[in-house]
Amino acid sequence: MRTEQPKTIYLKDYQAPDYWIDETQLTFELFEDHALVHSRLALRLNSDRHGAGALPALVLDGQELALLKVVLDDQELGEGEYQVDEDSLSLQPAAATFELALTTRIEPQNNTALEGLYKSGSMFCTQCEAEGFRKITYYLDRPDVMSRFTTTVIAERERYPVLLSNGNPIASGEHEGGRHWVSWEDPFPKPAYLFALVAGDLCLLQDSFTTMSGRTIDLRIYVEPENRTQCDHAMDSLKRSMRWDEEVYGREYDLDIFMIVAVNDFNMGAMENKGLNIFNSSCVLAHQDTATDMAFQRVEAVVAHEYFHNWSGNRVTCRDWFQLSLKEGFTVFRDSEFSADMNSRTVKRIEDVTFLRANQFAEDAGPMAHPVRPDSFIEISNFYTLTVYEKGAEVVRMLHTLLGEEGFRKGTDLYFERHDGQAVTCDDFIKALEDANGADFTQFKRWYSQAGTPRLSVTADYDATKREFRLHFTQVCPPTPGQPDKLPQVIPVRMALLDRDGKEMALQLNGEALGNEAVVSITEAEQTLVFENVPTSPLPSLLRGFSAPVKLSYPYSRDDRVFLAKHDPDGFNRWEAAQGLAVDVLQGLVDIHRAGRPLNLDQRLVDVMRSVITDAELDAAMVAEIIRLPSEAYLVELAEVADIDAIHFAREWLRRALAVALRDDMAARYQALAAAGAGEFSASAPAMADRSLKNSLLGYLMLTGEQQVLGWCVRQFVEASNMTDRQAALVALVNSPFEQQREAALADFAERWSAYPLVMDQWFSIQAMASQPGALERVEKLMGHPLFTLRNPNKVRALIGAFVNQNLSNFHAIDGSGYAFLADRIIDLDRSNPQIASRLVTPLSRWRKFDDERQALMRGQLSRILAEKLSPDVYEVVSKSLA
Ligand code: B3K
Ligand code: ZN
Repeated sequence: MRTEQPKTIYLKDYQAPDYWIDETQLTFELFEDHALVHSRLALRLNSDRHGAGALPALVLDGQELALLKVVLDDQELGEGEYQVDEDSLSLQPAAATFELALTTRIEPQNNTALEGLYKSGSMFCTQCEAEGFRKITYYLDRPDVMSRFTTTVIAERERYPVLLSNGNPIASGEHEGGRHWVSWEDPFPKPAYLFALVAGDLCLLQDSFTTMSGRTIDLRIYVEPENRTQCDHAMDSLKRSMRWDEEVYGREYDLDIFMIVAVNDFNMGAMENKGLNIFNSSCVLAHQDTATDMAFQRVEAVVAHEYFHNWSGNRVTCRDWFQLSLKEGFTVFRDSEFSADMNSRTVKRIEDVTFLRANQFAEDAGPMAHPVRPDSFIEISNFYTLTVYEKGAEVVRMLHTLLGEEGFRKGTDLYFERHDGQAVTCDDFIKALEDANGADFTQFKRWYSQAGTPRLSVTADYDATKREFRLHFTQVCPPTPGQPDKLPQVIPVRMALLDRDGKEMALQLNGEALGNEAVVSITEAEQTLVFENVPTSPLPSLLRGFSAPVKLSYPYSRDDRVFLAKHDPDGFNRWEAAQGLAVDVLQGLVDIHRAGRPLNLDQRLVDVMRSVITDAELDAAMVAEIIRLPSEAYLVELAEVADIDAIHFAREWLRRALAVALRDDMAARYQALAAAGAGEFSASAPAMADRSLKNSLLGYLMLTGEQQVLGWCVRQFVEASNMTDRQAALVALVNSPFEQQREAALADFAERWSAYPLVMDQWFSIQAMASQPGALERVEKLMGHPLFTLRNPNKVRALIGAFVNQNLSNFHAIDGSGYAFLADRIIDLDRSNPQIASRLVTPLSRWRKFDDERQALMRGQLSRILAEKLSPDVYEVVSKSLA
């Protein structure tokens, strides 16, 4: 924590480093109350920046370090021969190449920020991205400095039998006093953010993988002994990821060994350190008894994501942190395509789009809005955002759409070949795609530089005599902080025209036949497309598969949406039409409720839902998606000024009304699915789809308040053969008015699973999200539960994060209690873990969305936070939120 005002860093100020570090030799001596870090660096002047003449000073990054020794070319330096301040060590080299040896002392056991070298339980581990390595030793801690690392770890053998670092193990041995050592060598030059070290008492799941060129890779997942039986799914996901990257991108793994280590205390999901991925245990462990299907899918996706980074991130890395989306957007695109190939493509796309629209669109409309490639930041940790990750992935997806599968692959082949071993920029990525295809993405690149979600408004007219159908497109990109005016972007619109039977018509544009489905690029602020030879007035199916991250509007009537929901040959747009209908219905109900009039149910929505619930042919996961109403968060995002009480009331009213109207169809399908799933547990995609639909139906049916349904629910809770079904029943009970059964189930669950931290995280979350009044008191009480601790990020997310992000009606209570509670937690957490504290500011930063009274309350709490002595992390988000 610092006293001076934090500084803003700008992309336009980027300069290559003055020196390179060719070799990095590290020795760690680990003790219970401190660690000694000895580094030996082979440095070389960057002669591209400096010719003959005076040598620039060497300025190494370092924070919270005790510097014990400085040796320059075998000469120990005295105190006057170097300068140390809060962030750096500077000294004057005497030659263009030289060796620097340093010893620093750190205290991993007191590192509560979980950045740098720290302890999770009894285990030592690291997290260096983005700027954590500087908390281990003084270094050029920037991604464009790539070095070959050799690492020796020394620790007590008894407590830390397993000693790991990046690359391949090359030597090991014993020291006096029960200590032992292992040396690791990583032949691939890498930036310091990919460094990793682990020391602990771990057990191992081991397997192997034969690469496409016939090399055998040793695969290892290290976990604490009690978790040994929960690693099979992660290992299986890893092998499938390795095969997929060979098949789809031609990328083969490079080292002889690939390791994953699961730790309990981790600020995010996982980290792609070279050859030694470190994971939050929530993204590794998965067993049917303890993990839900959703957790299984998350493990699969995160294992894949981190593995794919080996090429998109490690072999080719970022020049500077403004280029973060170069590796993150691309890798999210890669992992989402992998998941689509492993499961249902349409359902995966629906999930991603739902998430993007409810969350990234809100970020893009708020005070932290920034381009996919930001221009500036105070604290880079704040820019691991939905925009950099998810919108960044959408941008890569659009490039894929524009180039087609083959063209995109030619582009990525060239990218990997041209830049292997380099630290590069988003422009380099685009250039490779352009060069491989003879394409010009000059205008497209505005997606990287302009923030905000473009609005694409479409209208149409049909000329029966000319047989012409005209689509008029208007795109507007709203102003965002620092960017008042925007230029038109390239918006690829995948589309078809449907006749009255729902059949796709042949598309003809400017005399060219385009087949039944086409991708048209909208590039102007206003643009009209004239489709020729259109025999009857069509209904357009636009933005299929959500081909661009924009807010599309088209004047569909509710009847049009019903028609599309039933007949669009494109699965994604069938869902989209049903969603659009539900949004329209809900927005109507919100208005009626606000006007104080009684709500009424639009039978067209009942009709659409009934048709899918009773359709045994349709993928059950699709049915589950179609009957899921838009979230409160999404309805807030869509509103100009969100009336959260009315939104909550209308949505709950509609859910109950649908449950009553569809009671018999829902019950029949629920029973059928329960009977079909009663046998042996299966983690296959169809079995997961069935459970997803069954449990969504149970949630609806419980809203009828029938004793009979309560009986089904309690029975499912008691007899479930897996955590997905058990947890779904618990959620339904917790959100029901059946107080006795609810409390009994919660108590039973806690007793049974108290030894399983990840299961208990779910128990905390379910209660934090329960929407009955009084949730805050329950959350406050749960903070005193013996298994809760603010020191564990998963616990903070499970209880506090779930309450403030997912329980909107309680968090936004008009007495301001939710806001004050959150502000207290942020102030408190900022002292121990700034990254986690900073993430929690998001719901308060969205104050502009709400009524005047809530705005004042939220701003009041932000100001209260700002008056504290803050980390740069929290300072940046809070000050920008108030600006
Ligand atoms: N690259 C890491 C994220 C690091 C975040 C540091 N604050 C995980 C990932 O995206 O794969
Ligand atoms: Zn990533």
